[in-house]
Amino acid sequence: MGAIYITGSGLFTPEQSISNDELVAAYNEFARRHNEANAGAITAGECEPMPMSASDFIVKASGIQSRYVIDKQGILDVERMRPVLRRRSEDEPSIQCEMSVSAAREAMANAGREAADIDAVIVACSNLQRAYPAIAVEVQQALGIDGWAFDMNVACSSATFGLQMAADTIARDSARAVLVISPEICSGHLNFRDRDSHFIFGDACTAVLVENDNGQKTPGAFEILGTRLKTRFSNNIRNDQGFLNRAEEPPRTDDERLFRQQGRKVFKDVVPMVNDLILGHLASLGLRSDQLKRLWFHQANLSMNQLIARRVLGHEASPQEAPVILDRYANTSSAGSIIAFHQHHDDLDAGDTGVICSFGAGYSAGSVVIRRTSH
Ligand code: CO8
Repeated sequence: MGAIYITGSGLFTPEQSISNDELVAAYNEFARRHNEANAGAITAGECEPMPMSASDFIVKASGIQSRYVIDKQGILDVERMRPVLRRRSEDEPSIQCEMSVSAAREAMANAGREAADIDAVIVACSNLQRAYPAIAVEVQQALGIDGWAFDMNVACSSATFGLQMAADTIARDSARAVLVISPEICSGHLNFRDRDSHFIFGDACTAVLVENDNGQKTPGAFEILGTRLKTRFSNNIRNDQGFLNRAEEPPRTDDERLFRQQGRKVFKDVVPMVNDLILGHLASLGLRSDQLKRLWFHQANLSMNQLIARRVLGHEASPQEAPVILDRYANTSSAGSIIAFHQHHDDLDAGDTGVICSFGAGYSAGSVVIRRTSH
């Protein structure tokens, strides 16, 4: 079996962005109206007032300053508080296909590859807009790739799980090159009326091209030294949106079909899980953590990333060692660690080693250890 390479990456970023202050103003106005409309019941102790949100809390608790979204107006409209998407006809590309094609074209251009060089497309993300036909097959057609494609979902770890699927596929000679694409429209599944989570997510799409040893000739390619995945069931991050919703009695409310989590518990459970995963993975590859030049981590929470990085490296990580993109992008689910990789790899030298690591719902975590081949 020859070596396997990441030869290119791409990123689609929506044009619109929402600051914490804008988001908090919309939420607080909603809460104020709700409390005013229910003043009698609140005074009688029959219902709790909705608490107010605060930009200071958001920055301190998460490190997030703003997020990109596909539709700002609908989210900030206090009467609506969810994006407005024009319903497209079946003859038009879906919005996830459009984002995917944009990110994929950049990844292909960076690698110097054309559709004819690629055999497969994996769309790996948390938030798929439909059950079938697979978004990946639509993307495959839009890019003109002759081969096969499928969708997969492992929540925030979808991209690293997709990278392992791509590497395994190439190792077995089932494809020469595979695109792994993560079109995340998290704003569609986020409850902007929930104070505890309204600030967490943003939208973006990433693409990574994985190739067989042809990739060695690509300037700046990264060899995949190994991949390792881990899952453990937990109810602490859930989304119950699904095709059985319409059959369930009693029916779930809208709020019950959106993202919810026990953030503190997630933090406590996931940090040790990710430490063990990375350190075990490095040991199995005969690597020490002081050989890691870069940690491209899932971008959910700044202090969580700093804590994991400190435990892995044995010292406080500098911004160069563990780049942060969540300040501008917020949590873009599976796209986060790949955005960090895409924006922060150019300066690495041949022989430099790093780890792309995701973690999230499931629980799920994925580690992909890579080494720069040339500059
Ligand atoms: N403004 C002001 N105060 C607030 C706010 C707010 N917006 N929210 C909460 N507070 C208050 C709380 O009520 C609490 O008050 P008190 O102390 O009086 O009880 C206090 O602030 C502290 O609250 P928390 O304990 O909840 O705050 P934390 O410090 O734990 O921070 C975080 C909350 C930021 C959520 C943090 O726990 C965190 O980031 N945890 C990690 C979570 C994580 O990594 N999750 C991964 C999720 S991603 C994934 O896998 C799902 C993918 C699916 C994508 C779906 C797209 C929608």
